[in-house]
Amino acid sequence: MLMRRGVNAFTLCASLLALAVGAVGYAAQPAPASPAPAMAELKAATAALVAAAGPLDTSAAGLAKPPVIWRTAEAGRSFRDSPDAPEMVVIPAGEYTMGSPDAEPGRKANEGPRHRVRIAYPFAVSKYAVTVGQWAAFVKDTGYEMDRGACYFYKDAHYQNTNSCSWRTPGFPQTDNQPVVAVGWRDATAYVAWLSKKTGHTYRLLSEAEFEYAARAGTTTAYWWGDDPLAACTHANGADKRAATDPQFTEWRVNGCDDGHVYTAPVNAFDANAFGLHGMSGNAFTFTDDCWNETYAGAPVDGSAFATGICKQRVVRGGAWAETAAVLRSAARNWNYFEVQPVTDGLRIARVL
Ligand SMILES: [Ca+2]
Repeated sequence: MLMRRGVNAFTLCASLLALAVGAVGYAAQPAPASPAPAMAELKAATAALVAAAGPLDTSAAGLAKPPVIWRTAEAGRSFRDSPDAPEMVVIPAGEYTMGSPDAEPGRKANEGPRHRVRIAYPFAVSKYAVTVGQWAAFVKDTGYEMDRGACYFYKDAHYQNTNSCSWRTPGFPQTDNQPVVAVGWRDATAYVAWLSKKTGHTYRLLSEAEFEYAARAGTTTAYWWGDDPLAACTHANGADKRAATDPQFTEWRVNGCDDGHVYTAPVNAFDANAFGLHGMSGNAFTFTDDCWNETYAGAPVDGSAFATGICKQRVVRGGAWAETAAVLRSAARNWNYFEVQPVTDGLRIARVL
C-alpha cells in the first residue's frame, strides 16, 4: 500500500529492537477537572473584535497582511472537563495566511495556493497530544477494539503492515505520558465521540486550517520558533542525530542536531508555542478531519475542514519523530489512509466553545 510520508518512510530497515531513551525525567500530567472558560463573555468579546475588523480580504493584497489574533481575556486559559479528559487551552479567534511562500526551503507544491483564512470563533485545543494514559482510559471505559491488523511500522526497508505492532506495543518503549501512536483517523474519531458523550461537550478533530493556525500561533516563519531548521532539536522531536545511532535507522536522513529522542518523547518534553501548545511540530503526526486535496484550490476559508476530495485519505499534520525538519514546518502537509494505524501517527483534539 502506498502511503505518502516524509523523507524517511521508504528508506528504513527495521527490526523492532527498542532503545529506551527519553522516557524519564518528565512528570506525568496532573488530571484534576478545572472550570471551563466564561463562554458568554468570550463569545461577546470575540464577536465585537471580528465585527470591527470588517470582511475578510481574500485579495492578493490580503495575503501579505500579518496574522490577526483577536485576543480576549480568556485566551490561553486552560481547563479540563473531566479527570480523564486532556487539558484544553482556549485559542483566540483570528486570521492568517495559510500555506507557504514559494521561497520557503522544503516547500512542496501542495502547500499552495496560499490563501487567507479567518477563524471567527474561539475554540479549544488540547495542550498536548493525547497520551498513552489518556488513550488507555478510553479503551478501558469503552472496550474499544483496536486490533484489526492495521498497524504500520518499518520493515524490510518499507513502511508497511507488520501485523506485529499496536498502540500498546508500537515497537519502542511508551510511557503513559508519551503520545499515543498506532492510532488511525477512524480511532481518533471514536475517541472524540466518546469524550463528547462523557463530558457533555463537543469534542472533535481539528481542521487542517485550524491546525496550521494553532501551530503558527501568530508566526509567519517556516517553524513557530523561526526559520532555523537546526533549532528543531531545541523545540521538537524529529529525525535527528540521536535517531541515526539506532541500527534500524542508519539509512535515515536526519536533522544535523540531537533532540535526545530516537522514538517518541514525552508530550511535555519540549516548550510551547505562543498559544501555549506543546508538540505542534514533531513527535507524532496529528490526524485532522480534512479529506486530502493535492492543492488548496477551493479550500474553505472559514476554518472548517475540506469535506470534499479524496476522503479515504485524511490529512495529517505536524510531522513526527521519524521526519526531518522540512516535514516539521508549520505548512507541511501529509496524509494517511483513514483506517490504518501508523506508529508515527496519533491525535490532538479540539473542543467547541
Ligand atoms: Ca528525535
